[in-house]
Amino acid sequence: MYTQGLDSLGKECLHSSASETAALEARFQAKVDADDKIEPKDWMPDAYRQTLIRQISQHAHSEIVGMLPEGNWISRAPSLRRKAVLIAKVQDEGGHGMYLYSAAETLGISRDQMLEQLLAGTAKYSSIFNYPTLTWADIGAIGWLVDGAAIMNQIPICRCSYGPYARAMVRICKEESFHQRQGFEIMLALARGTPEQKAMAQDALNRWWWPSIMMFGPSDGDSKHTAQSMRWKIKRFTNDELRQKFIDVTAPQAEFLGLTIPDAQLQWNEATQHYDSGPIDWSEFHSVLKGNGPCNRERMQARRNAHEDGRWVREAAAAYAEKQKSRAASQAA
Ligand code: BYC
Repeated sequence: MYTQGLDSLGKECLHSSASETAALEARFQAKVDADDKIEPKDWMPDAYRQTLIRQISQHAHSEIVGMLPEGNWISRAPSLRRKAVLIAKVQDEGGHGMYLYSAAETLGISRDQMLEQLLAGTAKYSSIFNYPTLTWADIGAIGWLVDGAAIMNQIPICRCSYGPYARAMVRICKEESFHQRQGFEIMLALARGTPEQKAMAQDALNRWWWPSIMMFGPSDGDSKHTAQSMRWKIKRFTNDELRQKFIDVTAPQAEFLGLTIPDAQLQWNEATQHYDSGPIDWSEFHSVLKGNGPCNRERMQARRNAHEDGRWVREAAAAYAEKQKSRAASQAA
Protein backbone atom coordinates (compact mmCIF):
# COMPACT_ATOMS: atom_id res chain seq x y z
CA MET A 1 0.00 0.00 0.00
CA TYR A 2 2.66 2.48 1.04
CA THR A 3 4.88 1.88 -1.96
CA GLN A 4 2.13 3.28 -4.22
CA GLY A 5 2.89 6.78 -5.35
CA LEU A 6 6.59 6.46 -4.69
CA ASP A 7 7.38 6.38 -8.41
CA SER A 8 8.76 9.87 -8.13
CA LEU A 9 11.41 8.73 -5.61
CA GLY A 10 14.72 10.31 -6.44
CA LYS A 11 13.52 11.58 -9.84
CA GLU A 12 14.07 15.09 -8.65
CA CYS A 13 17.79 14.53 -8.60
CA LEU A 14 18.12 11.97 -11.36
CA HIS A 15 19.39 14.49 -13.85
CA SER A 16 20.64 17.05 -11.39
CA SER A 17 24.15 18.41 -11.37
CA ALA A 18 26.51 18.14 -8.42
CA SER A 19 25.61 21.65 -7.33
CA GLU A 20 21.89 20.89 -7.48
CA THR A 21 22.43 17.76 -5.39
CA ALA A 22 24.46 19.78 -2.89
CA ALA A 23 21.59 22.27 -2.67
CA LEU A 24 19.08 19.45 -2.12
CA GLU A 25 21.32 17.99 0.58
CA ALA A 26 21.66 21.37 2.29
CA ARG A 27 17.87 21.86 2.24
CA PHE A 28 17.38 18.35 3.60
CA GLN A 29 19.88 18.86 6.46
CA ALA A 30 18.36 22.26 7.30
CA LYS A 31 14.98 20.58 7.64
CA VAL A 32 16.47 17.92 9.93
CA ASP A 33 18.28 20.58 11.98
CA ALA A 34 15.01 22.48 12.38
CA ASP A 35 13.37 19.29 13.73
CA ASP A 36 10.95 19.13 10.79
CA LYS A 37 9.90 15.64 9.76
CA ILE A 38 11.12 14.07 6.52
CA GLU A 39 8.18 12.42 4.74
CA PRO A 40 8.21 9.60 2.16
CA LYS A 41 7.89 11.81 -0.93
CA ASP A 42 10.47 14.36 0.23
CA TRP A 43 13.90 14.29 -1.34
CA MET A 44 16.43 12.51 0.87
CA PRO A 45 20.05 11.39 0.42
CA ASP A 46 20.25 7.78 -0.66
CA ALA A 47 22.44 6.92 2.33
CA TYR A 48 19.72 8.27 4.68
CA ARG A 49 17.13 6.10 2.92
CA GLN A 50 19.40 3.02 3.12
CA THR A 51 20.21 3.63 6.80
CA LEU A 52 16.52 3.83 7.62
CA ILE A 53 15.69 0.72 5.60
CA ARG A 54 18.47 -1.13 7.45
CA GLN A 55 17.46 0.03 10.92
CA ILE A 56 13.67 -0.17 10.53
CA SER A 57 13.74 -3.59 8.87
CA GLN A 58 16.12 -4.93 11.52
CA HIS A 59 13.79 -3.51 14.12
CA ALA A 60 10.76 -5.17 12.46
CA HIS A 61 12.58 -8.52 12.23
CA SER A 62 13.48 -8.23 15.93
CA GLU A 63 9.84 -7.84 16.87
CA ILE A 64 8.84 -10.89 14.82
CA VAL A 65 11.72 -13.10 15.97
CA GLY A 66 11.14 -11.74 19.49
CA MET A 67 7.78 -13.49 19.54
CA LEU A 68 9.52 -16.88 19.57
CA PRO A 69 11.19 -17.05 23.02
CA GLU A 70 8.01 -15.81 24.71
CA GLY A 71 5.60 -17.79 22.53
CA ASN A 72 7.43 -20.82 23.90
CA TRP A 73 5.78 -20.14 27.30
CA ILE A 74 2.16 -19.46 26.27
CA SER A 75 1.12 -23.07 26.76
CA ARG A 76 3.00 -23.30 30.08
CA ALA A 77 2.08 -19.99 31.74
CA PRO A 78 1.27 -20.73 35.41
CA SER A 79 -2.33 -19.40 35.40
CA LEU A 80 -5.11 -18.40 33.02
CA ARG A 81 -4.48 -14.74 33.81
CA ARG A 82 -0.75 -15.05 33.04
CA LYS A 83 -1.58 -16.91 29.83
CA ALA A 84 -4.03 -14.22 28.65
CA VAL A 85 -1.54 -11.44 29.39
CA LEU A 86 1.30 -13.26 27.63
CA ILE A 87 -0.81 -13.98 24.55
CA ALA A 88 -1.70 -10.28 24.36
CA LYS A 89 1.94 -9.28 24.71
CA VAL A 90 3.19 -11.65 22.02
CA GLN A 91 0.39 -10.47 19.75
CA ASP A 92 1.50 -6.86 20.35
CA GLU A 93 5.01 -7.76 19.19
CA GLY A 94 3.55 -9.14 15.96
CA GLY A 95 1.67 -5.84 15.52
CA HIS A 96 4.87 -3.85 16.11
CA GLY A 97 6.56 -5.85 13.38
CA MET A 98 3.71 -5.03 10.99
CA TYR A 99 3.79 -1.25 11.70
CA LEU A 100 7.53 -1.28 11.23
CA TYR A 101 7.45 -3.22 7.95
CA SER A 102 4.85 -0.68 6.75
CA ALA A 103 7.09 2.21 7.80
CA ALA A 104 10.04 0.67 5.93
CA GLU A 105 7.86 0.12 2.82
CA THR A 106 7.39 3.90 2.56
CA LEU A 107 11.11 4.03 1.68
CA GLY A 108 10.65 1.91 -1.44
CA ILE A 109 11.43 -1.63 -0.27
CA SER A 110 8.74 -4.31 -0.24
CA ARG A 111 7.84 -6.53 2.69
CA ASP A 112 8.71 -9.58 0.56
CA GLN A 113 12.21 -8.23 -0.02
CA MET A 114 12.69 -7.61 3.70
CA LEU A 115 11.49 -11.11 4.57
CA GLU A 116 13.79 -12.60 1.95
CA GLN A 117 16.73 -10.81 3.57
CA LEU A 118 15.76 -12.15 7.00
CA LEU A 119 15.29 -15.72 5.79
CA ALA A 120 18.52 -15.61 3.76
CA GLY A 121 20.37 -14.51 6.90
CA THR A 122 21.55 -11.24 5.32
CA ALA A 123 19.49 -8.98 7.61
CA LYS A 124 20.17 -8.74 11.31
CA TYR A 125 17.71 -8.91 14.18
CA SER A 126 18.41 -8.11 17.82
CA SER A 127 21.07 -10.27 19.48
CA ILE A 128 18.86 -10.64 22.57
CA PHE A 129 16.45 -13.08 20.92
CA ASN A 130 19.15 -15.71 20.47
CA TYR A 131 19.01 -16.67 24.15
CA PRO A 132 16.76 -19.43 25.49
CA THR A 133 13.81 -19.03 27.87
CA LEU A 134 14.47 -21.83 30.36
CA THR A 135 11.96 -21.08 33.13
CA TRP A 136 8.81 -19.01 33.70
CA ALA A 137 10.98 -16.39 35.43
CA ASP A 138 12.61 -15.71 32.05
CA ILE A 139 9.29 -14.27 30.87
CA GLY A 140 9.43 -11.85 33.81
CA ALA A 141 13.08 -11.01 33.08
CA ILE A 142 12.35 -10.41 29.38
CA GLY A 143 9.51 -8.02 30.16
CA TRP A 144 11.44 -6.20 32.86
CA LEU A 145 14.89 -6.06 31.23
CA VAL A 146 14.46 -6.60 27.47
CA ASP A 147 11.33 -4.48 27.12
CA GLY A 148 12.85 -2.02 29.60
CA ALA A 149 15.94 -1.73 27.38
CA ALA A 150 13.72 -1.51 24.30
CA ILE A 151 11.78 1.43 25.77
CA MET A 152 14.98 3.25 26.67
CA ASN A 153 16.17 2.84 23.08
CA GLN A 154 12.83 3.49 21.42
CA ILE A 155 11.37 6.52 23.24
CA PRO A 156 13.94 8.77 21.51
CA ILE A 157 12.97 7.20 18.15
CA CYS A 158 9.51 8.81 18.60
CA ARG A 159 11.46 12.01 17.76
CA CYS A 160 13.29 10.45 14.81
CA SER A 161 13.56 12.73 11.77
CA TYR A 162 11.70 10.28 9.51
CA GLY A 163 7.95 10.82 10.01
CA PRO A 164 6.53 7.30 9.43
CA TYR A 165 9.11 5.68 11.75
CA ALA A 166 8.62 8.31 14.46
CA ARG A 167 4.82 7.96 14.36
CA ALA A 168 4.93 4.14 14.43
CA MET A 169 7.12 4.35 17.54
CA VAL A 170 4.57 6.35 19.54
CA ARG A 171 2.10 3.49 19.75
CA ILE A 172 4.84 0.87 20.03
CA CYS A 173 6.33 2.63 23.06
CA LYS A 174 2.96 2.79 24.83
CA GLU A 175 2.62 -0.97 24.44
CA GLU A 176 6.26 -1.60 25.40
CA SER A 177 5.67 0.27 28.61
CA PHE A 178 2.82 -2.10 29.51
CA HIS A 179 5.12 -5.02 28.61
CA GLN A 180 7.83 -3.75 30.92
CA ARG A 181 5.38 -3.46 33.81
CA GLN A 182 3.97 -6.94 33.28
CA GLY A 183 7.53 -8.31 33.38
CA PHE A 184 8.37 -6.41 36.54
CA GLU A 185 5.15 -7.64 38.14
CA ILE A 186 6.07 -11.27 37.36
CA MET A 187 9.51 -10.67 38.91
CA LEU A 188 7.92 -9.05 41.98
CA ALA A 189 5.56 -12.01 42.49
CA LEU A 190 8.48 -14.44 42.24
CA ALA A 191 10.81 -12.36 44.41
CA ARG A 192 8.13 -12.22 47.14
CA GLY A 193 7.24 -15.90 46.72
CA THR A 194 8.84 -19.07 48.07
CA PRO A 195 12.66 -19.34 48.32
CA GLU A 196 12.54 -21.51 45.16
CA GLN A 197 10.61 -18.85 43.27
CA LYS A 198 13.01 -16.14 44.40
CA ALA A 199 15.94 -18.30 43.29
CA MET A 200 14.28 -18.70 39.87
CA ALA A 201 13.97 -14.92 39.57
CA GLN A 202 17.63 -14.45 40.53
CA ASP A 203 18.73 -17.10 38.05
CA ALA A 204 16.78 -15.38 35.25
CA LEU A 205 18.35 -12.03 36.16
CA ASN A 206 21.79 -13.67 36.13
CA ARG A 207 21.25 -14.97 32.61
CA TRP A 208 19.45 -11.96 31.06
CA TRP A 209 21.40 -9.04 32.54
CA TRP A 210 24.46 -9.01 30.28
CA PRO A 211 22.60 -9.85 27.05
CA SER A 212 20.22 -6.93 27.86
CA ILE A 213 23.18 -4.60 28.36
CA MET A 214 24.62 -5.73 25.02
CA MET A 215 21.31 -5.10 23.27
CA PHE A 216 22.17 -1.39 23.07
CA GLY A 217 24.84 -2.25 20.50
CA PRO A 218 28.60 -1.77 20.33
CA SER A 219 30.21 0.87 22.51
CA ASP A 220 30.42 4.32 20.93
CA GLY A 221 34.03 3.91 19.81
CA ASP A 222 33.07 0.82 17.79
CA SER A 223 29.64 1.92 16.54
CA LYS A 224 30.04 2.57 12.84
CA HIS A 225 26.65 4.18 12.24
CA THR A 226 26.04 6.32 15.34
CA ALA A 227 27.78 9.57 14.34
CA GLN A 228 25.98 9.87 11.00
CA SER A 229 22.65 8.70 12.42
CA MET A 230 22.91 11.37 15.14
CA ARG A 231 23.54 14.07 12.49
CA TRP A 232 20.44 12.86 10.66
CA LYS A 233 18.49 12.67 13.95
CA ILE A 234 17.60 9.05 13.33
CA LYS A 235 19.35 8.42 16.64
CA ARG A 236 19.09 11.01 19.42
CA PHE A 237 21.47 9.35 21.88
CA THR A 238 24.51 7.15 21.45
CA ASN A 239 24.50 3.45 22.35
CA ASP A 240 26.57 4.07 25.49
CA GLU A 241 24.39 6.96 26.65
CA LEU A 242 21.26 4.79 26.42
CA ARG A 243 23.01 1.85 28.09
CA GLN A 244 24.00 4.08 31.02
CA LYS A 245 20.44 5.46 31.35
CA PHE A 246 19.14 1.87 31.43
CA ILE A 247 21.61 0.82 34.14
CA ASP A 248 20.75 3.91 36.19
CA VAL A 249 17.01 3.18 36.22
CA THR A 250 17.25 -0.60 36.49
CA ALA A 251 19.74 -0.96 39.35
CA PRO A 252 17.33 0.55 41.96
CA GLN A 253 14.53 -1.67 40.60
CA ALA A 254 16.68 -4.77 41.23
CA GLU A 255 17.30 -3.50 44.74
CA PHE A 256 13.54 -3.07 45.28
CA LEU A 257 13.04 -6.67 44.13
CA GLY A 258 15.72 -7.84 46.55
CA LEU A 259 17.70 -9.34 43.66
CA THR A 260 21.39 -8.93 42.84
CA ILE A 261 22.60 -7.74 39.44
CA PRO A 262 25.43 -10.06 38.34
CA ASP A 263 28.05 -7.32 38.12
CA ALA A 264 30.45 -7.12 41.06
CA GLN A 265 31.60 -3.67 39.91
CA LEU A 266 28.12 -2.14 39.82
CA GLN A 267 28.19 0.78 42.24
CA TRP A 268 26.57 4.18 42.60
CA ASN A 269 29.04 6.97 41.90
CA GLU A 270 28.14 10.10 43.87
CA ALA A 271 30.49 12.28 41.80
CA THR A 272 29.04 11.35 38.39
CA GLN A 273 25.50 10.70 39.70
CA HIS A 274 25.53 7.48 37.66
CA TYR A 275 26.21 3.82 38.35
CA ASP A 276 29.68 2.54 37.51
CA SER A 277 29.61 -0.92 35.97
CA GLY A 278 31.95 -3.72 34.95
CA PRO A 279 33.32 -4.45 31.47
CA ILE A 280 31.10 -6.03 28.80
CA ASP A 281 32.23 -9.28 27.18
CA TRP A 282 32.07 -8.08 23.58
CA SER A 283 33.34 -11.43 22.28
CA GLU A 284 29.97 -12.91 23.30
CA PHE A 285 28.09 -10.13 21.46
CA HIS A 286 30.09 -10.61 18.26
CA SER A 287 29.72 -14.36 18.44
CA VAL A 288 25.90 -14.00 18.68
CA LEU A 289 25.91 -11.54 15.74
CA LYS A 290 27.88 -14.05 13.68
CA GLY A 291 25.12 -16.61 14.20
CA ASN A 292 26.72 -18.58 17.02
CA GLY A 293 24.48 -17.64 19.94
CA PRO A 294 22.67 -20.39 21.87
CA CYS A 295 19.50 -20.18 19.72
CA ASN A 296 20.41 -18.48 16.39
CA ARG A 297 19.86 -21.59 14.29
CA GLU A 298 16.66 -22.55 16.09
CA ARG A 299 15.19 -19.04 15.63
CA MET A 300 15.97 -18.90 11.91
CA GLN A 301 14.62 -22.41 11.39
CA ALA A 302 11.38 -21.47 13.17
CA ARG A 303 10.96 -18.42 10.88
CA ARG A 304 11.71 -20.47 7.75
CA ASN A 305 9.20 -23.13 8.81
CA ALA A 306 6.57 -20.46 9.52
CA HIS A 307 7.16 -18.96 6.09
CA GLU A 308 6.78 -22.34 4.40
CA ASP A 309 3.71 -23.22 6.48
CA GLY A 310 2.11 -19.95 5.38
CA ARG A 311 2.78 -20.52 1.69
CA TRP A 312 -0.72 -21.94 1.00
CA VAL A 313 -2.33 -18.93 2.70
CA ARG A 314 -0.37 -16.49 0.51
CA GLU A 315 -1.19 -18.50 -2.60
CA ALA A 316 -4.88 -18.72 -1.70
CA ALA A 317 -5.04 -14.96 -0.98
CA ALA A 318 -3.34 -14.17 -4.30
CA ALA A 319 -5.68 -16.52 -6.20
CA TYR A 320 -8.71 -14.94 -4.52
CA ALA A 321 -7.48 -11.42 -5.34
CA GLU A 322 -6.93 -12.48 -8.97
CA LYS A 323 -10.45 -13.95 -9.13
CA GLN A 324 -11.96 -10.73 -7.73
CA LYS A 325 -9.97 -8.66 -10.22
CA SER A 326 -11.08 -10.68 -13.26
CA ARG A 327 -14.69 -10.71 -11.99
CA ALA A 328 -14.63 -6.91 -11.64
CA ALA A 329 -13.09 -6.60 -15.11
CA SER A 330 -15.75 -8.83 -16.72
CA GLN A 331 -18.55 -6.87 -14.97
CA ALA A 332 -17.08 -3.57 -16.17
CA ALA A 333 -16.86 -4.88 -19.77
N1 BYC B 1 21.76 -7.03 17.84
O1 BYC B 1 26.80 1.11 14.39
P1 BYC B 1 25.85 0.39 15.26
C1 BYC B 1 12.45 -5.26 21.01
C2 BYC B 1 24.53 -4.15 14.66
S1 BYC B 1 13.03 -5.18 19.44
C3 BYC B 1 22.09 -7.27 16.55
O2 BYC B 1 25.76 0.87 16.67
P2 BYC B 1 23.15 1.32 14.73
C4 BYC B 1 11.51 -6.28 21.47
C5 BYC B 1 24.01 -2.99 13.83
O3 BYC B 1 22.78 -3.33 13.20
C6 BYC B 1 14.72 -4.71 19.71
N2 BYC B 1 22.81 -6.38 15.82
O4 BYC B 1 24.40 0.36 14.55
C7 BYC B 1 10.84 -7.11 20.60
C8 BYC B 1 25.16 -2.80 12.88
O5 BYC B 1 25.16 -3.83 11.89
P3 BYC B 1 24.95 -3.55 10.29
C9 BYC B 1 15.35 -4.13 18.52
C10 BYC B 1 23.19 -5.24 16.42
O6 BYC B 1 22.10 0.87 13.79
C11 BYC B 1 10.04 -8.12 21.06
C12 BYC B 1 26.37 -3.08 13.75
O7 BYC B 1 25.91 -3.90 14.81
N3 BYC B 1 15.40 -2.69 18.64
O8 BYC B 1 12.95 -4.49 21.71
O9 BYC B 1 23.56 2.75 14.68
C13 BYC B 1 9.90 -8.33 22.44
C14 BYC B 1 27.00 -1.82 14.30
O10 BYC B 1 26.17 -1.17 15.27
C15 BYC B 1 22.84 -4.93 17.73
C16 BYC B 1 15.71 -1.95 17.57
O11 BYC B 1 15.93 -2.45 16.51
C17 BYC B 1 22.10 -5.88 18.46
N4 BYC B 1 21.74 -5.69 19.74
O12 BYC B 1 22.67 1.06 16.23
C18 BYC B 1 10.56 -7.49 23.32
C19 BYC B 1 15.68 -0.45 17.80
N5 BYC B 1 23.36 -3.72 18.03
O13 BYC B 1 23.51 -3.18 10.13
C20 BYC B 1 11.37 -6.46 22.85
C21 BYC B 1 16.09 0.33 16.59
C22 BYC B 1 24.01 -3.30 16.95
O14 BYC B 1 25.87 -2.44 9.93
N6 BYC B 1 17.49 0.17 16.29
N7 BYC B 1 23.92 -4.21 15.97
O15 BYC B 1 25.30 -4.85 9.63
C23 BYC B 1 18.48 0.92 16.85
O16 BYC B 1 18.24 1.77 17.70
C24 BYC B 1 19.88 0.73 16.33
O17 BYC B 1 19.81 0.07 15.10
C25 BYC B 1 20.80 -0.04 17.31
C26 BYC B 1 22.17 -0.21 16.63
C27 BYC B 1 21.00 0.76 18.58
C28 BYC B 1 20.25 -1.43 17.63
